[in-house]
Amino acid sequence: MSRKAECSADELRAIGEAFEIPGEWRRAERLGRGHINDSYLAEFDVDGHVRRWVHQRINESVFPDPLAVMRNVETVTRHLRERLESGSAGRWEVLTLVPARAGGSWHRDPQGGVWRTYRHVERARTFETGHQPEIARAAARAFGRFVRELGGLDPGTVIETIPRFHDLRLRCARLFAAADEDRAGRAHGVRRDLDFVRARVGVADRLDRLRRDEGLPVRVVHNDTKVNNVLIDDETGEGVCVLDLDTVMPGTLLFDYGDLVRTATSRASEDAGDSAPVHVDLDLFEAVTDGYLEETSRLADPVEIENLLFGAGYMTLIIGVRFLTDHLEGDPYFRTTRPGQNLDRWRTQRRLLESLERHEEDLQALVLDLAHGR
Ligand code: GN1
Ligand code: MG
Repeated sequence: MSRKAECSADELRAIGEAFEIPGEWRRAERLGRGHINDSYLAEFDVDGHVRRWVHQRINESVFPDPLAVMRNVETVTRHLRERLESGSAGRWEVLTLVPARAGGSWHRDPQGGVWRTYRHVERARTFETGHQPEIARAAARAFGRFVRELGGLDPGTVIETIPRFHDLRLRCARLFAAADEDRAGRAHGVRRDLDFVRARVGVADRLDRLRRDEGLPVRVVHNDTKVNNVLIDDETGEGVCVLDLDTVMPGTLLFDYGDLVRTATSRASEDAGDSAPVHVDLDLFEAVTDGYLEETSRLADPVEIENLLFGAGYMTLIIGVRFLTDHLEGDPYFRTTRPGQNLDRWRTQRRLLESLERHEEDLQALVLDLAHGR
């Protein structure tokens, strides 16, 4: 896999002009910290006012069928917009695709790259960690509301853009294969890390059991509920818009709650590695859990509530395994800005998981308390 080069101003202008954006192109710059797609913020002059749009090039190494991704985004945003029109208190926005001038919702550049454009959501921003309990709670409520509103969407209408995305057994198999192959000559440095994972592959059995024997519901969920995938209103501090809809597909509530806990309950950044204290912060954990339950407790089955915390460990492990695999393969998947970053990302997940395991009893009691209090 190779990453596409940065776009020149001329290329970005051509992208802007390929979409039905009014006014005159001014400039565009790189946006965001996502690990997968390339995003740019473009400014246009519309009747003397600066207006902004977001262009994104879909990473085709990750999403081999970008048009399927676009069909999903269209389906999901249409569904959410219909819900919006039926009434909503407070500010709540749904990503708005801008049509391409040639028709449809995407544009193919001369190199074959597939682009889409969203209206930029103003007066809101993202956070890389939970930061403070109010932010963590706001993000959790937004993802909770998102999944609740998707409740009416038939899972059959959503395409699986990355098959077996959260299949831990598959991810572990890939990790061990990458270690055997040792393409980047890095396996000698991670023997103990591999042992750590090997001791936990049984986690996959528990999810199987929940699905097979305990009726864990399949729902259309977000599947990538990193705290930086939600926009927080600059003034009210409320979550106003859920971003990154490329992996919205069938899954379980455990995945969404789990990835939120992974990213919003630690004060350290995702790639802090060994240099920072990494642990579950109790205030942030309580805020995330209570915020998520506020929106989902009526929808959730007992089997989901009882296993939310399991979801947190599951997601921390599986994302960690993917970081470590990428490190062993020479970093082809997750965008890096420095050597060793994927190893640091893995080590951070490992330490967070150890913290979740250490406090399991207390955290589980807290989840159940908060759920029963609702
Ligand atoms: C990627 O695109 P972004 O940065 O929101 C990844 C997620 C990982 C996350 C780890 C399609 O999400 O699965 O959890 O990085 N998305 C894909 O930070 O692989
Ligand atoms: Mg993202």
